[in-house]
Amino acid sequence: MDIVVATNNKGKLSEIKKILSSHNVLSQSDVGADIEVDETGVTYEENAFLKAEAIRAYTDKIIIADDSGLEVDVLDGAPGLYSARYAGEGTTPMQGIEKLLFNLKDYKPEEKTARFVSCIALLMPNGEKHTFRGECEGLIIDELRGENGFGFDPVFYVEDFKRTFSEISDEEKNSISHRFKALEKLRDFLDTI
Ligand code: ITT
Repeated sequence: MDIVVATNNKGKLSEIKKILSSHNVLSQSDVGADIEVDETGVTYEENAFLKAEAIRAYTDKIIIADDSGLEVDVLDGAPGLYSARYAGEGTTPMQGIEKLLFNLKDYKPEEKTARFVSCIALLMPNGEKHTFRGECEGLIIDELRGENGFGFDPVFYVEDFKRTFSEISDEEKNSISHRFKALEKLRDFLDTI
């Protein structure tokens, strides 16, 4: 099936293409949608649909969007929905990591439990809508380790691999990540139609 992904995040797009490799995954710019959507929702689901629906004007194919975030327990779930702009509008992922490490500097390693959450919105050509959610548990460490991935990956340590998301390969991340778990459910759903 042709699936258009509503995202401007190249790291996400590359993961989605690998995980949905049995489908023909197109980017929003492939359908001429060079737009940035204001994420004004108060849930991952709402934001994911805002992104997906904005692409409907450009294509009548299946559209998906991912809204995701990092939830740190001792920060009451922050940065959560605001992960992409944690250090402010227009800041870099590195500035977000610096702010996160500063806010966590007084906590013990084992206290810094966290999870990545991904919500995938699916918009069918007939207007039908579905969402699929995935989560991945980990710990925030106090130094950056590894080069792979994007966003908070260098400080997100996973027990399964005893390494950060930036130290493991794409294939390893795509076997346990929040995005993989959500997209696996999407894949199963698409297989039924
Ligand atoms: P689009 O909205 O264009 O898809 P975005 O980066 O703005 O791109 P979100 O609003 O969903 O996407 O924000 C998700 C943020 O959460 C992302 O920018 C990272 O900071 C963080 N994040 C989500 N998944 C991640 C992952 O797999 N690895 C590292 N950081 C991740």
